[in-house]
Amino acid sequence: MNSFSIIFLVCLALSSLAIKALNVSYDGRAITIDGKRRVLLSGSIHYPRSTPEMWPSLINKAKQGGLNVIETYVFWNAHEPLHRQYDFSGNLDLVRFIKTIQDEGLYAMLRIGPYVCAEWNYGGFPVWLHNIPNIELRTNNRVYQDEMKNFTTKIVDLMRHEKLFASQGGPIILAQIENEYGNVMGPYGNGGKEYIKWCAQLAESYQIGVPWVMCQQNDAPDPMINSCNGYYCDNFQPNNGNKPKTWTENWTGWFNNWGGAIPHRTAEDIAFAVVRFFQYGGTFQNYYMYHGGTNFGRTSGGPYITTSYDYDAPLDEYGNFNQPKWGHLKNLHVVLKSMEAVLTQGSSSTVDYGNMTTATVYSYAGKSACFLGNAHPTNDNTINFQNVEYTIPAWSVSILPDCRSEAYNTAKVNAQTSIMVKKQNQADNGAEPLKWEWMYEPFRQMKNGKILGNVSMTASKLLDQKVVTNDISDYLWHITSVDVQKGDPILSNHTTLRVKTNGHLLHVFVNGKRVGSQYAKYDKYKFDYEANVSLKQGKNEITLLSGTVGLPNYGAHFDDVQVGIPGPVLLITSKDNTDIIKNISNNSWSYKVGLHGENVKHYKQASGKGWYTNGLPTERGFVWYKTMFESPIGSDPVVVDLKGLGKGQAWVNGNNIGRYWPKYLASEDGCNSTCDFRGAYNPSKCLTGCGESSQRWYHIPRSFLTYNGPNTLVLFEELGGNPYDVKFATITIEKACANAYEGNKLELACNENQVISEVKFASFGLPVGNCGSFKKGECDSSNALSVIKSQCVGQQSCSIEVSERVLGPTGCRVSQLRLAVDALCGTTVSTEMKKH
Ligand SMILES: *[C@@H]1O[C@H](CO)[C@@H](O)[C@H](O)[C@H]1NC(C)=O
Ligand SMILES: *[C@@H]1O[C@H](CO)[C@@H](O)[C@H](O)[C@H]1NC(C)=O
Ligand SMILES: *[C@@H]1O[C@H](CO)[C@@H](O)[C@H](O)[C@H]1NC(C)=O
Ligand SMILES: *[C@@H]1O[C@H](CO)[C@@H](O)[C@H](O)[C@H]1NC(C)=O
Ligand SMILES: *[C@@H]1O[C@H](CO)[C@@H](O)[C@H](O)[C@H]1NC(C)=O
Ligand SMILES: *[C@@H]1O[C@H](CO)[C@@H](O)[C@H](O)[C@H]1NC(C)=O
Ligand SMILES: *[C@@H]1O[C@H](CO)[C@@H](O)[C@H](O)[C@H]1NC(C)=O
Ligand SMILES: *[C@@H]1O[C@H](CO)[C@@H](O)[C@H](O)[C@H]1NC(C)=O
Ligand SMILES: *[C@@H]1O[C@H](CO)[C@@H](O)[C@H](O)[C@H]1NC(C)=O
Ligand SMILES: CC(=O)N[C@H]1CO[C@H](CO)[C@@H](O)[C@@H]1O
Repeated sequence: MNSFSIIFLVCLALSSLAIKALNVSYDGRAITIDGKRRVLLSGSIHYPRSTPEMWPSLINKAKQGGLNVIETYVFWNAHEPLHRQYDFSGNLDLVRFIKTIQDEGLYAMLRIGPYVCAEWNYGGFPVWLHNIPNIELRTNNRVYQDEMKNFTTKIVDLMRHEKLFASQGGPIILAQIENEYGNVMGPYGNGGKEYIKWCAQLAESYQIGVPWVMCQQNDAPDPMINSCNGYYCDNFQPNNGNKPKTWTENWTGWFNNWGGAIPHRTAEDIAFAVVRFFQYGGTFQNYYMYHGGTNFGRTSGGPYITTSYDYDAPLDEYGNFNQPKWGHLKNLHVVLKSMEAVLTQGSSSTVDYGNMTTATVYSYAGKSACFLGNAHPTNDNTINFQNVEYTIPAWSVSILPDCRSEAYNTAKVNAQTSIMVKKQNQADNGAEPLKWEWMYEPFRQMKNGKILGNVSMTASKLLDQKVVTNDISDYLWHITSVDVQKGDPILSNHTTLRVKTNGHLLHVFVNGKRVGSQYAKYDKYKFDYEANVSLKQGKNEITLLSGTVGLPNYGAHFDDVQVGIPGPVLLITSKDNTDIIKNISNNSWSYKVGLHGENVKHYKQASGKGWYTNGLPTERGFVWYKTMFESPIGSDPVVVDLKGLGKGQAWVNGNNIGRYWPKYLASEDGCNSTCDFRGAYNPSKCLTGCGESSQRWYHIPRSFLTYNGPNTLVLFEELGGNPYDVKFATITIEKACANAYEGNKLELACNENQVISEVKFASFGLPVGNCGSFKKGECDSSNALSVIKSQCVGQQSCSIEVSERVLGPTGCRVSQLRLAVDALCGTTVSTEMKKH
């Protein structure tokens, strides 16, 4: 380290000590910071969906990607799992997360809610809240408002105590109260209107010194900023000319459901949406999500949201660059930031050229910046703009920061595409197969007329599942006994048990024997279960096990939707062609919360009694499995392949890595190998993975693993599967392909611990085809391949100017010359050495 860098570091340390309060405000054009209007590019990263060990890298990658704000919700049910018992530890350490943002020199937006939606279990509400007498959520209800206030105050106080608001020198420049309430407000009537006023007053009363936002709330009272969420927000206008046009959620992709294929949104279409927003006066926009991450444990909402919350975001579930999306947006951010003054101060005028093509000119202090937009879904359009012909591809916007030359077009991707692969764990290769131990989850619940284990509640009716469980488990046992006298017609062999359930899974047992199971299909959670049962004379034990797969998180009164078995539960037999119905809904039901294995914490036992090694059962439900494994070497993200399994939950060293359900396959239909970015996006437009498991790979964060000794994987298998296929893998880049137009730079990078090992293809001219299958086109420079090889092979990354000067003459005279490269990424020698 030289003396210059020491001085630099000292200055850095001093500057972060000398905390400077910022004046954050807004006007009709933009958020202002110390009086200066800003272009703010924000991205959502939800702290509980990754780990503190991942945060610095995620936030740094967001910064490299050109963001200046990180946005997060605050998750009430995670922080207050039991009334007045708080948890801010591990990945719930909100203060540490905000400080990590500050350490990177970025701003933060804190969306407190406390209702968050977010595909998060129960929208972030704790279930105990629902269970308080006389409460009504999200409306003018004293009991609810007192609880909401108690929690929001707790969060505001925590932030204030740590001096995290910008007015105190911290990074938080914006806060949010409530969330998307405008979408559902109607059914709440006047109570809803009163409530939103109360929310605004509550927020104002905190005097945090930074503006508050209410998204999707057209009647947001002043000074709350109302903002837009959606795929496109260019037509949005705030409810008052003194508020800036703010986009709190630009959905970068979409979430996945059990039983669904995987949604994608193209880089071209997101860029199009962002640029149109700025073309039409927007100045703050947030990518929802920038990093989606993982729904660990039982945090996914829904019902039926998968454990992966990848969202096709610019950073993938594991924190890798999702290329070309990350790079294409990064290139956009550079251009937008260069135009900050003119976009936030300038006057603008838009001319309509017909065919959905418009030109917008921003002018300020003698300078101009222009947008040429074409919203036609199929036609490229050529316009004569200020005496120059410009061709604007369909569904794209060109940015001309000087109103002459195109610096960016949303449809022309100059960023690389990375093909990620899952490499089987080295330690598994050629090593012995995993050794499994197992245990049954008992389903016999009665012995000699007495119920085994702890009964939580007894009632002569069927109860809403979450009221009984407080949602501490997915599972609730319902146990009753039916006394049958000799001669009762239900002793016939044609007796049917019918159970009406709101879902999501039901397992039925009679006299300790499994009768059958059924689960709801995605999108149709209510079902009637029917099975033929044979009862015996005397006492019969009827046991219903109901399982939920994430509580609802969206809609008016979603919190009141009953889950589990509302009944009726009927025994039906027919005699002389008439149905005889025994209605056992009002029987005395004993309720037991959770599985035995959950209650005694099988997942915490590295060793322990009761595990069998012989006779491993497969394709059978209600089995706990356990194995030991070595951590994969290196720093690449780790996943476990659960393809052979049915449905259940998985734990690594006691950490719940989420629900798994690989046996639930997505429908065969709806995928298309080509994805046209043009035309309005919807989540069913660019699907992959039809006919495959909705989720096969499950993320194990590195910090869950230990390197000195074996790790434990425990599975609870509910429906039946085969653990012999379980494999561990790491995720890395195998191929990188890049494509850049003349006048741009082609940038190619492998992971931090890799180098570009080979260049398989390079052509500068008019190459055709897609990443991985590029071919030479009509014209081509003969030097391209050797230039790329000499500059890139052996390097972690390289950057090449795309021009005839660097790459040699192409012999063709067209405006759309491009360079296409296919390369391979490989492990460097040094990391290879570390393995031996
Ligand atoms: C903060 O900035 C706003 C907008 O520029 C300005 O109106 C206000 O006077 C400033 N407040 C302080 C205390 O400087
Ligand atoms: C929240 O409620 C508890 C009582 O349950 C009370 O002690 C505490 O002061 C309240 N917190 C706030 C910030 O109102
Ligand atoms: C719209 O496009 C069509 C075909 O590209 C062209 O013939 C027509 O002149 C265009 N209309 C305008 C108003 O530019
Ligand atoms: C039953 O409850 C007791 C007391 O709460 C607890 O110690 C015990 O572990 C529970 N047993 C089971 C099997 O859940
Ligand atoms: C029910 O079926 C069993 C054999 O499956 C038979 O032994 C029994 O008699 C039948 N009971 C009645 C009531 O039909
Ligand atoms: C019950 O048994 C009858 C014949 O005895 C059969 O027709 C019916 O499909 C069975 N119902 C179910 C749900 O299995
Ligand atoms: C069974 O009893 C429940 C509870 O009283 C009732 O809601 C339901 O309508 C009854 N069903 C039938 C078919 O009798
Ligand atoms: C079940 O109990 C409720 C009262 O809790 C009663 O209104 C209803 O009639 C009962 N149903 C049956 C089938 O007994
Ligand atoms: C697949 O996408 C292409 C391009 O968008 C479209 O032309 C084609 O009809 C689609 N095929 C199916 C089966 O949906
Ligand atoms: C809340 C919101 O803006 N939703 C919109 C999201 O985008 C889809 C597809 O464009 C629209 O249908 C929704 O209205």
